[in-house]
Amino acid sequence: MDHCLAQDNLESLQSHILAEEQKFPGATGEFTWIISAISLATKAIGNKVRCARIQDVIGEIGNVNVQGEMQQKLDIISNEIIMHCLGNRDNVGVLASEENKTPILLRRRAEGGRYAVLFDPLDGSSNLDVSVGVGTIFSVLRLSDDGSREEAILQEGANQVAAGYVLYGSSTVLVLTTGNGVDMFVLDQAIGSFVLVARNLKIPEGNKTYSINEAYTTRFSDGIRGYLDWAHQNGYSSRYIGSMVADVHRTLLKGGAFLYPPTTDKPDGKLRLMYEANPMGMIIEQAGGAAVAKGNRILDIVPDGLHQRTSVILGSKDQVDAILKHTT
Ligand code: AHM
Ligand code: MG
Repeated sequence: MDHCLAQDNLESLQSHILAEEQKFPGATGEFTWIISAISLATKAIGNKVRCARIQDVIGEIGNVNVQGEMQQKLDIISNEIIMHCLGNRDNVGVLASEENKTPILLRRRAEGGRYAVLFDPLDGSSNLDVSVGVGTIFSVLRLSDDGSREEAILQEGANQVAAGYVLYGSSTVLVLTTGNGVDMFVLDQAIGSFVLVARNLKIPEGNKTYSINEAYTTRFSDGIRGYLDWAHQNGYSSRYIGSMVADVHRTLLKGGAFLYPPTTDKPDGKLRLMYEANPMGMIIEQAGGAAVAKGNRILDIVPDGLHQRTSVILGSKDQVDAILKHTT
């Protein structure tokens, strides 16, 4: 079977990361191993997502996770796949997941555990039964000398050495930043590789689109309500999938703003700082946009817990500024 792309110079995710890593003197190549484990895990998860209805792994498992949310069968399966693929890499010291109450300490820094990988294995999984796009989000932190302690991962998002997501949509898309711009890869199913399709993505300005669960309007602050009234009078359009990876991916490619603000019943917002807002914040900033919570940069928040929640406003700078004019 022919591969999807009619390109002469196909570049795979692995070779791209190796080439990027070699730009840094003294690089050991070990970071490439982490990305290759994520690549393998997300190919396996994507396969499960596509076969979910056939293999009867759709639906709730009957357990409530540490967030108080019903776990889906595929949440558990995806978590196990990532744990397995990343746990085998010698340089991963800590793994932390939305689905596990505490981080898993695999090996100390002295034993080679130089990195922590934090992830949401299957974000938006409550949408699986209606075949909406879902995704895996990941954040990579460097561990300090005492990286065997749980607190070692409680670092600001600005410390992330890499962040990304994989969207299991009409195609499987991997978006990655290692702090040097944002690159996008698409899984070519026929050859089984993520192939580079866009380098150094920049979020477009001037797109008058907001993405928010507008049904919560009565629970938003006056500032957010004021912004929405202003947007209604100024020719804005609305897009909301209810699956963060899909909503952020659209915002990254097309512009506009994505918001999950505080509500009266969730004053700290719903989304998780360390494995949802921070990685998405890094990607959006690296693409020239902005990511803020309560008027401050998300990547500067000092976390006090792995599962800490935060409000989120992210998008192109002009669109985020338009919101901040009403909310700060
Ligand atoms: P999850 O991690 O339990 O899947 O929840 C996170 C999801 C995000 O993907 C999405 O942005 C948000 O919840 C939607 O929430 P709501 O239904 O309140 O609009
Ligand atoms: Mg999630």
